[in-house]
Amino acid sequence: MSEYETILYDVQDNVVLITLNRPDRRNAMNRELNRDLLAGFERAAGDDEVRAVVVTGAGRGFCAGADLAMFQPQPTADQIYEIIISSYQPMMETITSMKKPVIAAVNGVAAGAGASLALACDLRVMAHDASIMMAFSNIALVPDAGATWFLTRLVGYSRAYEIAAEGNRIPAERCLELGLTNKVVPAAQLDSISLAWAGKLAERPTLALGLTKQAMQHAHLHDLASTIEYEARLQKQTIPSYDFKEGVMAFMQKREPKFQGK
Ligand code: T3D
Repeated sequence: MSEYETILYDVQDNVVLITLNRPDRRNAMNRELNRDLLAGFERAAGDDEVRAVVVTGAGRGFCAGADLAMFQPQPTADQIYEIIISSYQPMMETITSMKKPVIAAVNGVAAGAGASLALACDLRVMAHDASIMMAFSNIALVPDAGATWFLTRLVGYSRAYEIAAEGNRIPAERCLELGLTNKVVPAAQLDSISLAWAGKLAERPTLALGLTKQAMQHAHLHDLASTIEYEARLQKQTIPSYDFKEGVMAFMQKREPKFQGK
C-alpha cells in the first residue's frame, strides 16, 4: 500500500515520478493532497538518489486547483490565508529551491493553483490536448500560490494580466507560442517523453544544474555586478565537485563523462 493517500511516488533510475491521484476531481487540491504533495516534493528534494523530478496528474486533468468543496461552507478569509501560507507557499518554494530539475508533465487542464504548480516547475511538457487556465478570476479570486510571480516572469506583464483577467483555457499550442511550455507532445507519449527527458537530465551534473536554478532566480532580482559575483560564489561549490573533475577529464580523454551528481 502507498504511504500517501493522494499521490503516487515512484522512483526509477534516479528519476521520481510524482502523480497527483484524485482523478475524479481532476486532481483538485484538498488538504490531504496538499499535505502529500509537499511531503513528496520534500522527500525528492532531500534524496540524493533522485536527480530529476516529474510531476503529473492521474486521469484527464493535471490539477484543477483548490478543491472548491472546501468553500462550502465558506471558510473565513483568515483560514484561507492560513491554507495559502501553510501549504501552497512551502510547496512552491520546495519546487523552486530544490537543487535538481523539476518537469511538469501536463496531461490535462492545469487550473488555478494547479496552474501555479505547473508554472513553478523548471520545465513543462504538455500533451497536445492539455491546457493552462488562470481560473482564479472566474470565481472572483486573485491569482495565488505564486501564479502572479511565475506568470509575469514567463510571459511579461501585459500578457500575464490578459491571461489572468480573462480566465480562459489556454491550449497547449498557444502555451508553446507564449513560452508557457517547453514542448507539446502527443498525449499517448507524454509520460515516456517526459520521463526520458528527466532521465537524460538525471545523467547530467546535478549539483551544477541545481545551482543554475539558484543563479537564475538570483539574476531575476539583482543587477549584473551582483549576479556575476553570485555566480562566482556558486562556482566555489562546483569547482571542488567530483563531476567537474570528471567533466574536464572526460573532455581531455575524448570520451563521454559519467557524472555522479556530486
Ligand atoms: O483555499 C484555497 O486553497 C485558496 C486558494 C485557491 C486557489 C485556486 O486554485 S482557486 C481556483 C480553483 N479552481 C477552479 O476554479 C477550477 C474549477 N474547475 C473547472 O473550471 C473545470 O472543472 C476544469 C476546467 C478544471 C475541468 O473541466 P472539465 O470539463 O474537464 O471537467 P469537469 O466536468 O468540470 O470536472 C470533472 C469533475 O471534477 C466534476 O465533478 P463531477 O461533476 O464529475 O462530480 C467537477 O466538479 C470536479 N472538479 C473540477 N474542478 C474541481 C472539481 N471539484 C472540486 N474542485 C475543483 N477545483
